[in-house]
This record gives sequence, structure tokens and C-alpha cells, in this order.
Amino acid sequence: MTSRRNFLGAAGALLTAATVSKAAQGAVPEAPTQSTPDTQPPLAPPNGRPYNPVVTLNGWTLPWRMNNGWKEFHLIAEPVRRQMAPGMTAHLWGYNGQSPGPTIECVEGDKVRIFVTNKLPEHTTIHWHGILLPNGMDGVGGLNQPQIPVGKTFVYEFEMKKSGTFMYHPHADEMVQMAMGMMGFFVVHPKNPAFMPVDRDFVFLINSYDIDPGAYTPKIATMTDFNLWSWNSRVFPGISPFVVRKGDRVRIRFGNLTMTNHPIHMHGYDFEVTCTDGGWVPKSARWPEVTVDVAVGQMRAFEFVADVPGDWAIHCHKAHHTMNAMGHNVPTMIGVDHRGVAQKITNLVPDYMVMGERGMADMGEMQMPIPDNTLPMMTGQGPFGPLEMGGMFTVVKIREGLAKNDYKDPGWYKHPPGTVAYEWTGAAPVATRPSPSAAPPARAAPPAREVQVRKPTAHGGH
Ligand SMILES: [Cu+2]
Repeated sequence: MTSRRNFLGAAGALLTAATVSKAAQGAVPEAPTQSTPDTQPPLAPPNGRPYNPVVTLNGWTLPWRMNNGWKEFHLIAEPVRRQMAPGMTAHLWGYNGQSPGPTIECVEGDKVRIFVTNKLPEHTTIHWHGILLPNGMDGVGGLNQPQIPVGKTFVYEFEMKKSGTFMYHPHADEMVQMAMGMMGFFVVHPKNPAFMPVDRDFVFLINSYDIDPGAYTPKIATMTDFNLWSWNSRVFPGISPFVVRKGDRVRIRFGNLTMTNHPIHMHGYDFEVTCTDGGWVPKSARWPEVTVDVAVGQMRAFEFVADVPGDWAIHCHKAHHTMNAMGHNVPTMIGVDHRGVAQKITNLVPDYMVMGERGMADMGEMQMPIPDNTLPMMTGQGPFGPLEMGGMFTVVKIREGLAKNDYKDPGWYKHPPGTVAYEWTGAAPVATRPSPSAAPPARAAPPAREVQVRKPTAHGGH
């Protein structure tokens, strides 16, 4: 049997001979599909202008075909199953088998034709966030185009006017379709490969879901109280590490399609924001940061030179966003002595558990019974014990001697001897405390100040 790929290859050969039949030219390009949530290696461009491809965290890049000078892609909007971390799968909507959809990569000056087939149970469109294009290609259903009906394929065509960091998402029944996971990254590489080159270029989208413990489908009407805070529809410990070779110049790009802002914080380095969804930031306008807040509907890219090896945490700095599904109505129990009470309750309710009388760190190692398809609230095991994390957390793993294109997880960092925080085993210091009976020091009267007022003079001779 002739596979679809072979058939298209033959069609491509015909095109170069410039004897294209209408049927071959009119054929819709194949729509590759992805079945795994694992980070795929970067897709080196097989044709067209050269560029340094990006790595999509727990994702992949959509292959294309060239057709008479047009780069042709095919997205299929459809229900998907996305494993958010081992042990938990969500029933989402996405593109070509996954949520988010595949990353689209092209080059400034490329003519791009994107076929969008709707296999959802309702109509949809795609808006190309940040991309400068003709009004009728902007994808706002009802405003710029009719909605794409169920079962139909629409075509978007535009020329990439500038390079940068963009994304795509529906502009049709938006609240539902984005709450269900419909979105994807869109990178336009500079025409000149010497413009702001980096060695490693990572991308991901920030999204959030509200999926009840034990359930599979997000609650689409949730406004702010989401319980799964994810990067590319993955939560810790399901988010891949950023694997980096020591000495590499690294760019990390992300876009926020949740309902709140996320201060993204990376340990061990300072960095500069070099790109937003509006374009590249000139050198003179950058300043150093260790946390960059990304508002709803914004994109940011930051860069640093990876000169210090280690396992450096990278996470959203909102503490609730580094946790998985939990109830928020947990009373604060710190300092409450449950002894006796717990015993009495356990006689009535055998599974009763006391939570939080010494803080909640115990949750990190607790094997408590949870419903199927539910992740622990705080989890993950590191080289020194439980990590007590969830949600938007992963690690930048910087190692010496990796190969140029090696993105395999190198395991935990092996610290040189004498470089890890250690327990003090000498004599305990004597605490000095003020005696409780001591009166607070009397407040001295503020010293008198003399103020001299000078009026500006007309001659201004200084
Ligand atoms: Cu956050």
C-alpha cells in the first residue's frame, strides 16, 4: 500500500518538475499526530531557510511540506488524552493528538499556509497571537471569518513579516476551548541566522485546569480557582527538565494562557528578557531579573549563559501554583495539639488523618489513599528526599560535556565535595534573650532640625 507520506513525496517531486496536476496541488497536506507527552528532539528544518530549531517542553514541532514556495502545515482540532504526569490523564481538546498542539516553526519572510480541520463537537477558529497578518486571517470567529463548522477544513495564508515569539489559540467559544487545552506555540526565526543566536531555545505555554480529584474532564466554567497549574498541560513531576550544556547561551520562551499572572523564577542565575510577543527587546532596554512576571495573554523570552553547573529550580513563584489538586479550605493547624482528639476520632473514622499540626511538609512523603487518576498535592523525590512540589515546577539541569544536541535527562547533579549545606554538629550556641521584665527603652525626643530654604535665583550661578 502506498503510504500517505510516499504519496506526498511523489507529489513534491512533481511540483519541482512544474507539471502539477490541480488535484495534487489541491491535496490537503498530511497531519502528523503525536501520541506521547515526552519532549521530542528539535526538528532540524529539512528544507527552506536554515534556522536553529526550538525544543518544546513535553511537546513537538509540526512537520510541513513545501508547495510552490509555500510552507504548508495541517492542524487538526480534536479531543485528545493528555497525560499530565504519570498517574493522571486528562480528557482535553487539542491539536494533532496532544494539548498543547504542536509548535509551528518558520522563518521571517516565509509564506505559510495552514490547513485547520475541525474534528471537535463544536465550531472553532484559530487566532495567530502576535503575528502581523491580513485582517481576514486573524481568526476571530464572526469578526474576521465565519466559524469553522464541525467536520470542515479552513485555510489560513500569510507571509511572516517579522521574527519572534508567538502562539495560536481559538477565538471561538474561547472560555471553553482554552479551558479544554486548545493552544500552541508559534516561533518565527530570524531570516539572518546570526541575529541573536542561542545554543538552546526552549518553549512552553502556561495553562491551568480545574479537574476534580478522580475526574478526567476539566470544569470549563472555573474563573480563578484552578487546581492544576501546568506548563504545556504537564505538572510536576511530569514536566521535563531543561537540559543544558555548560557554557551554552540559553533562551527560555513562554506564553500565558491562564486566567492569572505567573512570576516565573529561575534559581542560580540572573537573566534578561530579550523578546516579548511584540518583538525583540533592544539591548539598551533590558535589565537584569531573576523573576519575570508574565501577565495573561503575554509572552516572554529570557536569556542567560549557563556557566554554573547544577540542578537549578525553575518555577512559578505563587506558592499555590507549585501544588497539585487540593482543597483550599484547609484550616491552619500549626500549633494545635491533636493528641487524644485524633485517637478518639480514629475509633469512629478509621482513615481519619490529622493534617498540618507541624506545617504541611509531611504531605510530601505521605502515602495517603487518593482517588484514581489523581496526583498527590506535593510530591516528587529528589536526591536528598521528597521535593514537596507539584504544578509549575521543574529543574534546569546544567552539565559539563553534553553533546550539542543532547537533551536526555542526565540524572541528579553530583555536587563537588564540600559544596552542599550541612548539619552543624558542634556546640549549640547560647541563646541570649532580653529579660521579659526589662522595660522597653525610653524614646528619645527627636533632635531639632534647622532648615534653610534657598530660593532659585534668576542668574542661577552654580
Ligand atoms: Cu503561577
